[in-house]
Parts: sequence; structure tokens; C-alpha cells
Amino acid sequence: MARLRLTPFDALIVVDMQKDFSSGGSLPVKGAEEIVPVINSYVSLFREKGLPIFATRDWHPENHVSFKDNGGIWPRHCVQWSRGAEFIDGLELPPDTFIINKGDKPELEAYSGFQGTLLDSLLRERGVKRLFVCGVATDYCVKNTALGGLNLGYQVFVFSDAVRGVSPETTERAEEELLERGALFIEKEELL
Ligand code: VGL
Ligand code: ZN
Repeated sequence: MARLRLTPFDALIVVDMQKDFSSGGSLPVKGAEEIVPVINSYVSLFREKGLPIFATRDWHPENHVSFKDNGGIWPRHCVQWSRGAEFIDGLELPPDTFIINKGDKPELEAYSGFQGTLLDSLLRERGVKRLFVCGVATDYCVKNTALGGLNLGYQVFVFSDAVRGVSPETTERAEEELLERGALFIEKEELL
């Protein structure tokens, strides 16, 4: 078992914990509600230490290219300002959480929280070196946000007890790819 302690160079990235990705939403990810309390406990931990917390949101316009109606592969989801785009009930984000909207250009898919956003510059400004990633979906936005972080030179940890994927096969492949690229998977007990 690994043991690690949070340092002043760490940030928490909560990926797409939105109603449309929970049960009853238009693109439900199994177990998304289940990880809400786990994510809340990570949020408290980072908050206690005064470390920055970022929450990404899938934030699509009505005419987004990823929707089936517009030639994409997904049902309509996370439309800007709609109820489905809201954070899942019970998710406790402090008022100073940085909200990162992505996928807000009609013609561009954005599975990564770094794509077309200020995330990298906000992290850099704060001297962040290590990212701790949780949320949904392991096989899409968690994966691409983590890979984006690795490409930009961050050390990336994925909280394995606080992520969920769309399908078991793609989730397993995503985990494999993340491991190959140097991400580490850790859980609550390993954080001192
Ligand atoms: C996501 C599918 C479509 C995600 C976003 O947050 O993983 N998946 N849009
Ligand atoms: Zn989307």
C-alpha cells in the first residue's frame, strides 16, 4: 500500500459530477451518486489544507456536435443552464471552488478539462504540480483530463474509490492507458 501526504503543490480536480450523469439523467453513469460522499470527503481534506479545488462541468450548447441529433454519439446531455447540467445533489463544493466549463463550443467535443479552458493557467499560477482526479466518467472525461494533465507535465493521481465509468470494457482500457502513461491510482486510506 502506498502512503502519501498532501503537499502545497496539490490540487483536487472533480470531473463532471452533474445530474445528467447520475441515475435519472440522460446519460447515467452507474454509481455516480455512490461516489458523492467519497468526493465530499476528499473535498474536505483539500479544503482543510487550503488546497485549490477545481470542478469541471460538461457545458454544451443545444446544437452541440456530440449529440445524436447533430451527428454525434451521445444523447442530449449537460445543456448549459439546464437542470441536467447542475451538480449532483449532495455534492459539497466550497464557494471558492474553481468551476471549469468545457465543451461549450457547438462544433468541438471536449472530454478533457484542459481543452479550451483556463485550467492549466489557473493551476500554473498557483504552483500546482500534482493533480488528484475524481468524478465521471473514467472512460471519457476523467481519462482525458488525467491524460491532459500528464501531457502538460503534472503528476497525476486518480482516486480509484471516487471514479465511475460508462462501460466496464472501456473503463478497464482507460485504466490501463492511464497506468501506461504514468498515472497512479490511490484511495482514501493511502492519504495521510
Ligand atoms: C462525458 C460523454 C459525453 C464525461 C461527457 O463527462 O465523461 N461523457 N460527455
Ligand atoms: Zn458531453
